[in-house]
Order: sequence, then C-alpha cells, then structure tokens
Amino acid sequence: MSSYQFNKEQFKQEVCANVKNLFRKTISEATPKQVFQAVSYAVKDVIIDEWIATHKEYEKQDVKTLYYMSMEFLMGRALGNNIINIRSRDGIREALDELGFDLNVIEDQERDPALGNGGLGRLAACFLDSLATLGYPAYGCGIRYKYGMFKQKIQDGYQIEAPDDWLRDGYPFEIRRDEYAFEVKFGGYVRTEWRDGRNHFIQDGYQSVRAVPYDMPIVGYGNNVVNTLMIWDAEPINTFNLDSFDKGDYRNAVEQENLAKNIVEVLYPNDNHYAGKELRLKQQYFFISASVQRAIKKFKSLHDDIHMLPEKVVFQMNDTHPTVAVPELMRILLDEEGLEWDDAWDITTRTCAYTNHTIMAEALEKWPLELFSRLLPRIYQIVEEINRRFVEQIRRTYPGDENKVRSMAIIYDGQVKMAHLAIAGSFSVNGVAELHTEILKKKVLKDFYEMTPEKFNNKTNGITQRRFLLHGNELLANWVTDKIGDEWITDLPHIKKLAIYADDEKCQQEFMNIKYQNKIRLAKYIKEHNGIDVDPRSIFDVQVKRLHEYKRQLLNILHVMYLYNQLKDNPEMDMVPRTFIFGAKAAAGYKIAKLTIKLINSVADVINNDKSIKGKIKVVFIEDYRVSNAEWIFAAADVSEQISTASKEASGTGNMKFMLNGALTLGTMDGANVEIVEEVGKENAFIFGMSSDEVINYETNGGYNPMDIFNNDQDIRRVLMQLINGYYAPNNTELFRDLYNSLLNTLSTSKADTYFNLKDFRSYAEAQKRVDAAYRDEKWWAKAAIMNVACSGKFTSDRTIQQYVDDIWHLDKVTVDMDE
Ligand code: GL9
Repeated sequence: MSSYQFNKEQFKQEVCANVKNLFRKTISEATPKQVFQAVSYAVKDVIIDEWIATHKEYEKQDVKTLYYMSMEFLMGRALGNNIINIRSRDGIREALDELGFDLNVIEDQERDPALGNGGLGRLAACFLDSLATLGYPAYGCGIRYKYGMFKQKIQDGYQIEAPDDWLRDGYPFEIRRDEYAFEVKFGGYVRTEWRDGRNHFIQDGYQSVRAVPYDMPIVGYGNNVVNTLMIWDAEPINTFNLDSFDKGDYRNAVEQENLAKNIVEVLYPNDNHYAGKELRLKQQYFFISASVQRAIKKFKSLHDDIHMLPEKVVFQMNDTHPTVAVPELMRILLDEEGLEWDDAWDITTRTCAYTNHTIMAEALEKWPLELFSRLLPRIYQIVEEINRRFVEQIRRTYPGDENKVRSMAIIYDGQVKMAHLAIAGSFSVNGVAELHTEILKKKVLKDFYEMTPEKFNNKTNGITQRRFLLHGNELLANWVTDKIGDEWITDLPHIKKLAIYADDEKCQQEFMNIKYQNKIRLAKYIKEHNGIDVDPRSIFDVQVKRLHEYKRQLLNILHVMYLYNQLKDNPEMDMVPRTFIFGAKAAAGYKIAKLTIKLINSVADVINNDKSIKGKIKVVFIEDYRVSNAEWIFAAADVSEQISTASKEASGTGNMKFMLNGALTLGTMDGANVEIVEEVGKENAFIFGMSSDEVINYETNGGYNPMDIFNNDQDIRRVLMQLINGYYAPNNTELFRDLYNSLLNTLSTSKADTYFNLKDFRSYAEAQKRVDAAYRDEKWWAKAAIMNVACSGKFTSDRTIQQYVDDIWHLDKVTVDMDE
C-alpha cells in the first residue's frame, strides 16, 4: 500500500493559485481566513483522488456497507484532522512557514462544525474516523443543519445563546450532490387502490420537500480510504410556480416552501431530553427517508434481488432518533418493491440495529398518536401493523400476562414508543458500557431482554486517539512516539509499552514538563478569553461536559464553596493551589442548569477577587466549550471530574479523553468509569460515592431525606445557607433559591436532591482531600498519570468499531491502492 506523497513546492503553488482564484489576491495580501480556505481546497484536492479510488474499490468488491444513522455528528474542525490523516502535517507546516503563515493560526480560522450536542454526536464522529482508518465501507447519514449547536456567551455570569452560522463563509470540505436528491412526503392521507392482484397504498394531499445531500470526506489515517458523511439539506420541491397559484393552491405552495426552509434550520440543543416538538419528528423522517432511499437506490444499482439487502446493507440507529428507518424500510419494501409483509419484515429486522445511549426517563421518545399519524400517515399504518403483530407475539410468549403487553407494546397510552419500535425492528440492541448494558438488561429493558436475550449486547464506547492525542496534544504524542514508536496511532493498545517508563524519574520529569507546557497553553487561552490569571503550577481540576443535573456540576461547585469556607476560617490552611475549571453548555430552556452556570460564575467572582486566600483557589468557567478548545483542555488537565450519580451516565467519553492525556479520574463508579478503573487500577484514580445498586435501591424505595444531612452536617448546612443569604449574590438573596430548593425541597422529600448531591458530598470531599495529598508527591503523581496514558488502550474507538464489525455489522476490510 502506498500512501500519498506530499510535494511541498506543488502544494505551495496550489495554495497561491487558490488564493488568487478565490479572492483575487496574492498570498502576501491574503488574510489568515483566506489562507485557511485556500489550504483547505488544496488538501481537498488530495482527498478527492482517494475518495474516488475508495468508492471504485467498494463497487468493484461489491462490499457490504454500513449506514450509520444519526441526528448528530459533532465533527469539530476538519482541516487539522485531514492534514494529519493524509500524513502531511510536517510538510504542510513547512510549506506554510515558507509562505509566511503559521499552521496553528490557519487551523484556528476554521469554525467548528457543531452539528451535535455532546457525547452522542461526538461518538458518531469518532466512529467515522475509526471506520475509515480501519478500512470499512461506511456512510454517516445526518442533517445539514443551517445552525448547529449555539455559541455560548457569558454575560454577567449568565449564559447567552448566539446562533452558530457555521456556513456563512462557505464550508470548503463539502460537496453538493444534486444527482442524489430525493423527495420526502409529509401529511395528507392514504388511499388504497386494487391493482395487479394487490392493494396499493397511495399517499395524497401531502406536502413534500426535496432532500439534497452534501457529502463530506472522512479520511482514514494513512491508508487512502475516504468514506462519506452525507448530510441532507432541504429545498422546495419545485420552485414556486404559477401553476399552483392558478389552481387556487397558493397556500399549499407557500407552506411547502416554508416546510423546506424550516426543516433543517436548527439543531435542537437538548442533551438527554425529549421535548416532543413536531418539527423534530419532521427532521427525523426527513433525513431517514432520504438516507434509506439513497441506500436502496445504490443497492439496486448493483443487485436485482432485494432479498440480498441484509447481506449488503446494515443500518445502525444511533439512539431512537432514527427509528423511523424501520417503518420507512418496510414502506419501501411493501409499497415500492411489492413484497409480502413477512418477507419485508424479515429483511427489515435483519438490516436494522439499535444503540441505546441513556436510561434517563426524560430522554425517552414517545410521540403522541395524533401528531405521528397526521405527519406520517402511511408510516403510521405500518407502525400499527408492526405493533399488532408484536403484541400478538408477546401474548403468545406470555399467555394471560397483560402486564407484559402494557410494558412492551409499541403503541400504548396514545403514544408511539420509539425505543420499543427500535427493539422490535432490530436484530441487535446494544448499550454503550458494561454497567449501562447490565442496567438495560436487568431494569430498563428487562422484559425485552427476557423475551429476546439474543439481541442484547454491549459495545463500550471509545474515542479516536488521532484527534484527542495526535492532534490535540502534539507534545505528548511526540514523546510517546519517541519512547515506544508510532504504532499506537492505529493500534492504541501498544501504548501499554509506556508502563515501563512510569517509574523512571527522568521520564516522569519529561512527562510533567509536557503537562506543564500544556497548562501554560491553556492558561494563556484563559487569560485571553476570561481575563483571569491562573497559575500553571496549581492543580488543573477540570469538569467539561454538557450541563445536566445528573452530571452534578452542582456537587463540584458546592465543594468549592466548602473549601473556600475552610480557607476563610483558616487562611494558613495547607493546600496545594487548585484551579477549578468548568466548561458546559446548558439547553436553552433548562432553568436549573442555567442557574448552575450563574452560580459557578458568581462563586468564581468572589473567590478570584479575594486576595486574602492568596490565589490558593481559582475558579474558571470557559465560555463556549466545544471540540476545538476541548482538545487543549484535555491536554492540560491534571484531574478529570467524572462525578455523575451512579447509574445515570451511560458511558461518558470525555473520561476517556482525559485518561489518554494523563489526567487522573476523580469519579463515581458509573458508566465507563468502571472500566477505566478496571484498566488503570483503583490506586491510580480517586473513586468515591454511592454505587449504582445503592442509588437504584434508594430510588425504588422513594429516595432519601436530605434534611437529615442538612440538620447534622454543619459544613454542608453553611454552604447551603450561602445559596440563600446573599453570600454570592449580595443584591439578590433569592437568586439561587431554586438550586437550594432542588436540594432541600421541604414540601416533598421525594423530589429533593434526586441526584444525591448531599448524600455523596462527604465522600466526594474526602476524595478531593486524597487528590490534594497525592499531588504533593510529584513522583507518585507522574507515575499514576503515565499509567493512565499507558492503560488507555481499551478506549480507542478503533476497538469499539472492530467489535461492532465482528458482532453486528460483519463488514469486510478494504484496501485502497493509489498506484494503479
Ligand atoms: C449519551 C450519554 O449520556 C453518554 O453517557 C454517552 O457517553 C453518549 C454516547 O454513548 O451518549 N446519551 C445521550 O443522549 N447523550 C449522551 O452524551 N447526549 C447527547 O449528546 C445528545
């Protein structure tokens, strides 16, 4: 296999030519933003050849293809990643130097494509990187939202949302594929027609949009493989015409145009939360119908027998959001291919597979029948029939047990339950970490597991080391390669070889020095963006993730308040200086989450400006946490806060990124933390808090009474009182009342502190003390940090993808040779 040979002079020429053609400028007149565009097009030029070659090869070998269907792909910036994956970073850096530009500055011009909320969307992006790097034929299928995840501004301590107009300057890496446009129909009614010995179902009086895919290249690492992410844009079906005006159909024509405009307008900014919005269901059917149509068309261009579909195509549904793929595939097989129900169902259930990403009840999608049937009349008929047959199956399996029907039916209580539909329509149902999958099997999806245990399996999440170490932390990446060679880039378990250096004092010093350099880089970023001075010699204690009550940013900041009280009482208290760093977006309508951001910023204001504590504590809230600044944050972290209420965080993936960058986990036994500790050893992490069994036990028995803690623990009581006595809000003592009430609702104990903040507080504070003590022993810390890097091999998404391939997808590896 030969891979792309970089030619510096040719590359420079191409960049200059691009600057000229795009902007009518010479290179010396060009702005960094313009150079970013010019470089991107030059890189794309290389990629395109490999992209074409890859798809020729796929066709030639008639490969089985994965369609990874996801409402979200949180890609992050493409340029730096693509440069790394075509293995030309040094060459391009040199070329740009010679042209008078710094590659880092050029990369920094790119807006983050932020077509995702958090973990679920970023996981999809890591999966695409691994699929291409391992050489597996795959498409990502998603939506080209005009506005991605909102930009977060902090004003006066409050979160302000600003639109993310990521396409404003044009996006160099996408290609509009008009030839693959499809029609998607909404509303109207279904009539039947008897023809050729069978019923035909015809949707009439509908509104439709034209779905047009934009393809983005997904570049494998050094292997010439380029896969495709197709994201769908919506256009009016035919431009506004006098025709409909004449027919008095003017209103319908306007509505149809508006439908196209609205459908891809914006990503819903909810994390782990179902809002039940009609437009959201439209988005789901829109991109699924288009993607399924494209997949079937492609399949049929190479095969005559539709029964072969499961051998050549697999649909992986990323959470329940794409579940309409099940009835949509059924619709195509029944109505367009003319198959019988049993035949169609057999094909569908051998093509679709489902990943569950959460046990949070408020995240479950349940569409009201009225809405669902009005918007998708034909799809609804099919879902009804799927449900009828599924309920029959339940009754056959459990005669006389109507409770099973109640708990498992797809249509129940006037709702379509998407998780039930996804399970019934799939041959595989997987959780995303061992603990999570066990909870699914034993609790949340117990009845389904008992009826069809063979469907259930675990695929512990992973992350791509190419973005989160090779790109994000160049110093550490180079150090690792110096020590053990570069196999870790495509085979992360090799990183285990670092373990022999963990005890070596010189290596420990080198490691700590790299961490220090990364902390300086982040400190500069913080100074620039927040105006706060932080000491890179302090412990960088970091919690970055979406803001959610179950993730317990509140526990973290309550502990900071507690520590500050101690320091005020005893200014000479011996503690290692600590910088508490937060980064988090709150869903725009999530009040308690937004108030928590305000609290963090208010606490930061008081503490950062209190000279009496001599800078022993600093609190920083990093604005607009996103993939690009995340890469720097992981690289600089000493402590990784993974403190969710046990059982609530399905996996977490930030935890893995921190570990890979040598931060020590301070966490609960939740999600993938359990497996991280298994790999690195309990002695190299700081574990605290209730177990998931304990949490679930309390929950089944009606919660606990936080008043007992409030009444008996003076330190906690003092912290809580500071929420309502104006200590952090002198002008408005009521400001944080809702947070106080969420912890101590005196009217109803069962609704108080649902996430066990107070119950876990002492255990957390004690773990934090262990962190302080441990950091004083620099050798111990360096060793533990190196061990974290060395033991991170399991958490590459390459491993996750290989397991999906072996157990679920059954794809064959393809090699692409560019010499031919
Ligand atoms: C999530 C879980 O909450 C995470 O624990 C998990 O790591 C990821 C990926 O499997 O999935 N489920 C979920 O709905 N989100 C997750 O992050 N939220 C979004 O990103 C929308």
